[in-house]
Formats: sequence, structure tokens, C-alpha cells
Amino acid sequence: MAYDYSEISQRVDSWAQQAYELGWLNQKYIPPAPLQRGDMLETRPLIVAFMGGTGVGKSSLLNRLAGKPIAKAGVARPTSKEVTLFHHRDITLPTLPLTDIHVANHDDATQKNVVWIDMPDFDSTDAHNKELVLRWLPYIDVLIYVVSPERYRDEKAWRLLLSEGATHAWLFVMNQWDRGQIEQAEDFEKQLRLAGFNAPLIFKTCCAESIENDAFSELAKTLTSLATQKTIEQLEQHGNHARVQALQNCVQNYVVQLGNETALKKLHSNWLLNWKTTAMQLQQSFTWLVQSLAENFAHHASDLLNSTPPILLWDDWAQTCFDDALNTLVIDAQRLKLPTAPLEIQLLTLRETAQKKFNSHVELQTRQALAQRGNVVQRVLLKFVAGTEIILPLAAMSWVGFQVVNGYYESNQTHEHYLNIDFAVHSTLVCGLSWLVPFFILKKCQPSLEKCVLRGLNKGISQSLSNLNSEVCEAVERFQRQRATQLQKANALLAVCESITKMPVKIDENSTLNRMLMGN
Ligand SMILES: Nc1nc2c(ncn2[C@@H]2O[C@H](COP(=O)(O)OP(=O)(O)OP(=O)(O)O)[C@@H](O)[C@H]2O)c(=O)[nH]1
Ligand SMILES: [Mg+2]
Repeated sequence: MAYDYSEISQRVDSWAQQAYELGWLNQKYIPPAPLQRGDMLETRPLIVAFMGGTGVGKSSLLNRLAGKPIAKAGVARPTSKEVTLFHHRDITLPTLPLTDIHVANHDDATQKNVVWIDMPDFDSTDAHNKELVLRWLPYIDVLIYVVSPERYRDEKAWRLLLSEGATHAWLFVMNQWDRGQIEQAEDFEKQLRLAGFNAPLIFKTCCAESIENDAFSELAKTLTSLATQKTIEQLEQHGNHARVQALQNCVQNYVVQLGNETALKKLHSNWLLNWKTTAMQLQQSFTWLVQSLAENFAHHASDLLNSTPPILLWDDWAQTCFDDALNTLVIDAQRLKLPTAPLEIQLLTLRETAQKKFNSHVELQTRQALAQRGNVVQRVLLKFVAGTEIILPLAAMSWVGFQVVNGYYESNQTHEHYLNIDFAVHSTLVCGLSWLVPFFILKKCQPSLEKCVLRGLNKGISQSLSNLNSEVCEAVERFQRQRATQLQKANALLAVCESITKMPVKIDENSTLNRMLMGN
């Protein structure tokens, strides 16, 4: 074989399982039945099975082929509850699910290359029968769909024909033809053409003892002629093609579930709009609390150190408001046909940590505002004035001292009066004012504690809200990146499937085998 079906099947299986577990897919992946025919001996017989509704005569057909009653046939419904194998004595079939079966052998060398199988019905209420048929399907090359003139379109068997149609070759038998009308056969053929068989091979048989002149021997001959190695290889390739095609369809369906880029962009822009309203609502709801907190801290600034935690702006109401905004984001994702479970996972920690992060950031900003009161101009001015509060009185006192010493020296030289009363008043005034003016400015220009707290709280609130918004945006971006990774993996699988399905299986257009395949 040019490619390995089980490998690509396993790759799809492991990708789909992990994608489902992470919430990217909404249905659990059910892997197709494992295919083991590739492990079979290189030369192997053609495996042919009778399938169909109960009582149509599958076991009777096998018994007719064997020339003796090897399979139980009868009026009880359903009759067969086991699989009956009929093949040449020398054949060994190592990889078939050989439990729950009855085996009958023959010595006819002309039938050496065919293994005949009678399966239980597919439409009765016995779930075990259906399960047995499904378990055997992957091992069968040609399915002989047996019907009766009264019941040639049994619902369950017909559904199986439609779903498994492409993976097998099909022959059709209208048994109990002794009771049949030509219109029924024509209608059956019409239905098969509608189902996708261009020229279905239908054999009309009769297993009632009285009639022998039917298409039974033609059916046996057709199958014996097909039992060549070339046909078996072509059938395997055709079946694998159909299986890979089914995998491809399945992955394509999963890719749709991953959503598209436009939806992601819309999700992001919708969030920003949604957040604008939520942030405004939150900010408005904090106004009164901020005011009263500022007043409180202005008078009891030590509360910032003592109470733990001192600032609790983010209350249950705020949390509900934030949760509602995130819920709207998730609903929006659902509306935009994006997978919501991985998004929910990304948002979970944000929901849990929003309160702590918000409150501690607001507290930090308030502490910083208290540590650095006023604006830059105010702080420079106050520093300058504080300096002058020392320098100016010192300078005034130095000047007065100099005048005293100098006055004393000059009065000794000129015998004039020493410093008078005016000098004493003026120097006291200069010294007093040089200290009083900076002291007064310092006292009056000190920034208000309440304003400081207010500024810290407001700054903290707007920064925290902006941080929350950034964190949600980051969560959406992480979700986007994870989706891109899943998509990349799915596309890689699709590329492998495509490389397989575009390789044509060469089957002659006019061959019998071609007439047995759906859609050819
Ligand atoms: N008249 C008529 N009766 C038939 C024909 N073939 C089978 N029968 C009868 O139909 C009944 C059912 O036949 P089975 O071979 O047991 O049918 P089956 O499809 O194996 O049924 P399950 O094992 O229940 O799935 C039996 O009584 C047969 O004798 C036929 O060609 N004509
Ligand atoms: Mg039977």
C-alpha cells in the first residue's frame, strides 16, 4: 500500500481527543473501527459477506452455496445470532475477530479464494446482532446486500448501506424471487441508483426448493471471478481512500467548530465596547465610596496602616458587574460560533483574582500619593520655602549682629551715639518677619491630606480598571493563539488526508468491480 491508513487514523484520533478534552470540540470523537486487513498475509482470499434485514434469506443462501445446512435458517425472527464462515479447509485467517463464530469448511478448489460469511440481521431489536455486524464490517471486501421483494428498503440496513457505501464493494440480491414482481426489482434498482450506484449488479434468487432456475450460480461465479489478488488490492485501496475521505470530512467539520478569524476580531472589538460601559458603571459606583474614604483617611490616616485590608472598594456588587461583563463576552463568543470552553478557562483566574488585584493596586496608589503629597510645582515651592525659613532668619540675625559690632566700632571712633532705639525696633522686625513669612507660607501651602487620598484613590481606580481590561484582552489573545495552534494541527492532518485522497485508485471503467462501487 502506498500509505498507511491506521497511522493517519491514529493521528486524527489523538488530535481530536485532546481538542475535545480542552473544550475545542463539542462532540467526543469516535474513532472508526480499527482496520487490520493490512496485517494479513500478502496473498489472501476475497472476503464476502451476506448482510441485510432479518428473514430475507441470508442463511438460506449460504446453505445453498454449501449444499448442506451449515447456518441455522428458519422462521423465528431473528434466526441467526452468530457469524458463520464458510471457506476452504486450507485457509487460515489470523486477523479476523474469530470469536462468536461458527466455521464450516469445504474442499472445492475452485472456491479456494473466497471466504463466505453469513452475518446476523442488521435491523432486529437484538443489539448484539447489530454490534456483531459492525465489528465485522472493516474485514469485509464485498458486501452482498440481501433483500426480499416485500422488504427491499429496510430502514436500518439501508442507512448502513449509505454510511458504509463508499468503503466496500456491493452486490445486491433480491431473494425470495418466487414471491417477487418485476416492478419491485425495478424500484429496488431505482433506489440503488439514487443512492449512488450507477449500474448496480442485482441478482434475483430463490432458495425455495422447487425453483432452481435463478441467478444464484451467476452470483457465485461473479464472486469467484473477482477473487484475484489484483482485485483485492484495488478494493483495499478503494476502501482506504473512502476511509481517509471520511476522516478528512470529519476534520473539516472540526475545523468549522474552531470558528474563524473574523469572529475573533469581532469578539475583541465587542469586548472593548462592552468594557467601556462596564468601566463607566464601576467608576460611577465608586464615587461616593471614594469621597467618604478620602474624608475618613484625611482624619485617620493611620487607618491605612492599621486596618487589613484598609481599602475595600471592590465589593460583591463590583464583582457581579465584572462577572456579568465576562459572561457577555462568553455569550458573544457563542453567538459568533467560537468554542466557549477554552475561553472560559482563560477567564477563570481573572474572575478569581480581580478583587485582590484591584484593591491592592488602589491601596498602593493611595500610599504613594500620601508619600508624595501635592504636585511637582507645589513640592518644589515648599522645599524652597522650607529652606528660606532657616536661611532668612539666619541672614537677618547676621545682618543685625554686623550692624551692632560695626555701630559699636564707629561710635568709638567718632564719639557719636551708639545704636539708637529705631535700630532695635527695625532689627527685631526684620528678624521676626524673616522667620514668620516662610513659616506662614509653609503652613498655608501644605497640600490637603483629603485631596491627596482622593487623588491616590482615583488614580488607583482608573489604573486598576485599565489593568483589568488589558488582562481580559490578553486572555482573549491567548485564546486566539491556542485556537491558531489547534487549527494548524487540523490543517496539517487535512493536508495529509488530501495528499492521500487525490491519488487516484485505478479501476477499469467497464469492469464488474467498478459497477460494485458507489459513485463510480
Ligand atoms: N419462499 C421463499 N422462502 C425463503 C427463501 N429463502 C429463504 N426462505 C425462507 O425464509 C425464512 C428465513 O430465512 P433465513 O435464511 O433464516 O433468513 P435470514 O436472512 O438468515 O434471517 P436472520 O438469520 O433472522 O437474519 C426461512 O423460513 C426460509 O425457509 C426463498 O427464496 N423463497
Ligand atoms: Mg440467518
